[in-house]
Amino acid sequence: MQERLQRLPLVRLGDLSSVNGLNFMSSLSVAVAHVPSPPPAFNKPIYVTQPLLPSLELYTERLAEVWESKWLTNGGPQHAALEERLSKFFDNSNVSLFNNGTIALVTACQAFRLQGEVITTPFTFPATPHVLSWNGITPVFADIDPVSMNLDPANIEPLITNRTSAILAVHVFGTPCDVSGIQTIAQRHGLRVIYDGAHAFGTRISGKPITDFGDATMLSFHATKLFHTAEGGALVVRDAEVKKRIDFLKNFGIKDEFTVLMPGINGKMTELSAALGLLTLEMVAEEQKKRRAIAAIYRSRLRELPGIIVPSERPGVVGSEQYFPIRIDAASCRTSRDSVYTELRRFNVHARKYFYPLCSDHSCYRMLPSAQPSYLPVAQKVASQVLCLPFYGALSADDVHRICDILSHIVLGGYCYA
Ligand code: T4K
Repeated sequence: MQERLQRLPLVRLGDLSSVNGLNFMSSLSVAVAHVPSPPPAFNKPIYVTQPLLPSLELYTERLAEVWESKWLTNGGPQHAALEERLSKFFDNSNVSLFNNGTIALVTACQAFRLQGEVITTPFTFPATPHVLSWNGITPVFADIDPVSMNLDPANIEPLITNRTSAILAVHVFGTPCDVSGIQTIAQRHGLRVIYDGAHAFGTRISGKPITDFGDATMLSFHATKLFHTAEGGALVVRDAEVKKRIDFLKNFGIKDEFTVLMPGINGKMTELSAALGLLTLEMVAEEQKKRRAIAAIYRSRLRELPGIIVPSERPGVVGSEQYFPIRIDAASCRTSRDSVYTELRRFNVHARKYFYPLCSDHSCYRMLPSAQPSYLPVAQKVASQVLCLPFYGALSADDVHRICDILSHIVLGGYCYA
């Protein structure tokens, strides 16, 4: 009790005096009755994610095959097997594996010969605009939708000029973009649509794989992704001819021993990565199930907290379950996103501010006319609010409840958590 009374000044006596119109003394006794000790901090860091790992024995068996084949990269049997498995997964035979998602996107820009300007979102990982810069293309930032946090088609059209060659949209956190809205605009102006689906492995819209939309979709298979190959990625395209071109481009443009068709790059996935992918792919469905159970706990526990916005579920959409992004609205919450982020660390919970700062605010982009904060009010607000909570299947229900206890403790000022 002594400890609890000592904590009271920290729990905002000013607030207590007005709780439900009670006078200060009765509020104090109510508060004391409800002040629990802070939840215990975790004794090891709880990160935003943790990679899915098959048993070492299984991986060793796969590696034995690789050793036996003496084929480590340049399109070996593991690579072929994974490409085939993913073709089935996406119900599309035009899948090309890459050494990472960024090089896959760089290659997509080359494959479609994009140039001039490309309209994209500022609310993304820096890789998205960087691939445009690496292709000598100017990123043009358009504002996002406040709910999906993806490009808002209504903001795309006014930015189209005679230099625009494509729309590079991101399915942020695995939430699908307004694919039909984007397609309509692209068709009207003869633009390519490339999706950065780094977070969208397994996302489906009305039963269709996310890769069915646009001219090309990039997927990231980085260790932090639901499905991963440690480092890796893929491009999935509609057109078999484009896949052929992509496969040349990712192997230096080489056709055969004596023929180079085009200036390509080294985008190849190794056999070690592909072997790992073949095993992690088997684990994805179970992992998604576990993440859905975690999301259900977060939703039910956090949706009651003032100023906390939990991600909404969308009819007809199966999400990838890549991240669990909450938003903290400082106007109705007692604290800010930045304070929550810092406080969580004191409890060893390493949530991440994906994606803050906005790409348009980084020094390499802020000189662009489209990067001015006044043109991107929704993105600015979302970036100041968003916080991705720990979200991976190895978290137990107890861990998740403890994270919710900690969040409630922080948000409610320590005197009223469930
Ligand atoms: N487009 C979008 C929208 C993207 O989000 C990304 C990548 C890309 C394009 C590019 O795709 P790739 O070229 O990467 O395939 C991480 C990832 O490195 C990055 O792939 C990802 N997006 C981004 C959102 O997250 P960081 O700098 O936040 O990673 P890091 O090292 O801080 O890892 C985050 C947490 O994950 C750590 O705190 C602990 C945990 N972790 C990480 C690794 C690497 C592990 O437990 N084990 C691990 O091996 O960028």
